[in-house]
Amino acid sequence: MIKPDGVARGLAETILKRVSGAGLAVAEKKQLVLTPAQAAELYRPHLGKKFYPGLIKFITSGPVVACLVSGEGAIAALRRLMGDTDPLAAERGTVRGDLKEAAVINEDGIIKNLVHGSDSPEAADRELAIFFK
Ligand code: DAT
Ligand code: MG
Repeated sequence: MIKPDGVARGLAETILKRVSGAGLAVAEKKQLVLTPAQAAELYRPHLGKKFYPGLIKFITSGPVVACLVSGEGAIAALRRLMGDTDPLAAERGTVRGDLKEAAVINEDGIIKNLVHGSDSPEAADRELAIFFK
């Protein structure tokens, strides 16, 4: 998923080109603004953490582009392509490393890192159901 910072900066197509360039297929694609309920489901594993309220606020702050990405080892390949959660620690050649803004933390202390990617097949099933029913 391209997060609101990525969409607002016009980076969705640039990022998706990297995804297909890595040999992965973007099978479905949908731009939408997440409802609070959709955001809560996406970030359910982070419920109770200190940054959770800010994270929900950020992820609902503007349009995102949700994608169904498929391919051999797609989850690991996509996570590699995304780079470290902290853009300042993300390697060159990764989306988060190459496309980060000067200020990577927003006014609520949330890390702006352009993209979200499911971290397991179970998470992918749960998250894809939010967008593509
Ligand atoms: P990832 O998006 O790399 O899977 P995550 O699932 O641990 O990372 O966290 C979800 C998002 O929350 C992350 O992309 C940015 C934000 N975030 C994570 N840890 C944070 C922290 N300690 N402070 C502020 N924002 C954080
Ligand atoms: Mg995560």
